[in-house]
Amino acid sequence: APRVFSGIQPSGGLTLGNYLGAIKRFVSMQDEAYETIYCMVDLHAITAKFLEPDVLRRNTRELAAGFIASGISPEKSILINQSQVPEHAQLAWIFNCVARMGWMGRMTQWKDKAGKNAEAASLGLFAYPALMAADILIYHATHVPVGEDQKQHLELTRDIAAKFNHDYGVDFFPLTEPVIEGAATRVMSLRDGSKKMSKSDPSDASRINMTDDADAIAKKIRKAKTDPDALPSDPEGLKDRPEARNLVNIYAGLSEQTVAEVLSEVGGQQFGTFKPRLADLAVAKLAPISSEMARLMGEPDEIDRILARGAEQAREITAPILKKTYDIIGMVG
Ligand code: AQP
Repeated sequence: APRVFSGIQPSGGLTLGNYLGAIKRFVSMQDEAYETIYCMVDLHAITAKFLEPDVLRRNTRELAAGFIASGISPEKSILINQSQVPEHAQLAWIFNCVARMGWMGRMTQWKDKAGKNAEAASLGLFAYPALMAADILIYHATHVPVGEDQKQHLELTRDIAAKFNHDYGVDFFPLTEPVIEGAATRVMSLRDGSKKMSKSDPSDASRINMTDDADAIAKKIRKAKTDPDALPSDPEGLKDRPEARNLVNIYAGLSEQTVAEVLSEVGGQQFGTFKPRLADLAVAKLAPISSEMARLMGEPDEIDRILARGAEQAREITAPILKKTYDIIGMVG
């Protein structure tokens, strides 16, 4: 079966953006004809800002709970924490020597996150996409479900695979395909329709956290920024209305409809009518996930057992691929 790999950083709590842009697709691919590997990328989570050790531990377990509560089954998928499978970091070193400084410097995520003060950014933040390429290619994964924002990193993954294959005259690493599908591949901040909804945004009102209760969800949606007009009856009418488009996209993602289908139902409504409707839908879809997350968070040993077993299963795949990579390069051992 074609192999799927994807990951999420335990850099904060899970957001609705992660859920609609990534996890929902992870779950559906698990139930299709794929072998699926899903990862908490804790090595990536320390590239941006310092995280207290207890915070990283809690975030990692919360993320695992979020994966499982959203429907990822440890029986059907391999669920791992990145640092527990050392071949990810080992292959990343090799890729640090394949990727070019110029390629990395062109990454928009690097430019956004390092900002004007690149001198103060960590070397790990710069090398982030090489580690991501290693995450994927250490499994020879061919399909990677991600949100729109990760497209450029996946192109870089292909460039790294192609250069490695070319330099060593082999056909070893596959060229990976991004899987970017659905109405909500880019969920925007509730406070600013031009910014991505992000777990590290300083404003909690900008995002819906997967652990928010019904009241918090309803309140954030009620307060979400909008414009004064009624909703249009076709998608064209959402052009130049980023906040309105975002709320409709979220509705479509949660209800598994197209934007056109949603607008055929709600076109003409004012936000005073549409927002409560969206809040009800969000609560109905997210409340069961957040209560299951809370239950799992009460059983950290159970989570750790699942991750330890996942790491064992993963290493059956990664150890031989790393060994073969070292052989190709000419490392003695
Ligand atoms: N707003 C979003 N809309 C759609 N998809 C999203 N993803 C993240 N935000 C959105 C998708 O979630 C997956 C995991 O992302 P990540 O946590 O590894 O990194 P990120 O994209 O940097 O996420 P955040 O929330 O913005 O984290 P911070 O604030 O720590 O950087 C990816 O598939 C991503 O596309």
